[in-house]
Amino acid sequence: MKKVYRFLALVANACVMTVMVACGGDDKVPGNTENLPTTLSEKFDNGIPSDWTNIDADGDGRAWQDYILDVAGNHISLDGQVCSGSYLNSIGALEPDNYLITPKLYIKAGATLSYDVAPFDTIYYPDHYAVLVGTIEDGVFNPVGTLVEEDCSQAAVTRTVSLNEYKGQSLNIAFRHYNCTDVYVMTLDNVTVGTGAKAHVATEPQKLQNTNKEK
Ligand SMILES: [Ca+2]
Ligand SMILES: [Ca+2]
Repeated sequence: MKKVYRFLALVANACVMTVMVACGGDDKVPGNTENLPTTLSEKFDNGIPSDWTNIDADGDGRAWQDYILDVAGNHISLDGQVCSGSYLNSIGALEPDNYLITPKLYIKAGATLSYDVAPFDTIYYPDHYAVLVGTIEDGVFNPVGTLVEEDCSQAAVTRTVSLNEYKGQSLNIAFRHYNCTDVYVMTLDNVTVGTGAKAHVATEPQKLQNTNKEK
């Protein structure tokens, strides 16, 4: 009989846990007055989510996208990654200033951001980008801090950075591709915000037919 009680207690416990998760209990932390999400996990399986903000700050009509152009100008789906170009096949060199911005998050103590960044091509790879925290007002991103600023490496890498300096704040995180021209295309994937850092292998850039840089 004892065993039965123990089993029932376990089931009851599991039910309580399930109800807590269903209510978004994790988000109800002191200070999170807007009840914002505190975690994020975006794999871009369905392109750029509608609650992300995509700003073409240089106004050239090109922003972050979920496809690449082949030499004939056809759209070829990146299938689960997003990219921004400082050179696009069938168009030529660009001077990008493109922001891809997460929904607003409440930053908890100990939170980290991780993401995969990769060049589309291992010859034309050092596109320049920064990862910023800030807010969006009237369609403009206002940064309050810089988490990363660097050129893309030749290989795919996973970057993990602490957000602890911004704990208790409600902020967006922006991926800004800028300050470069005529390199090629940088890709972004697996954007994660949370308090449990996990081992992870960066997504390699995809090799798609007819999408080599056309010079
Ligand atoms: Ca642009
Ligand atoms: Ca993906």
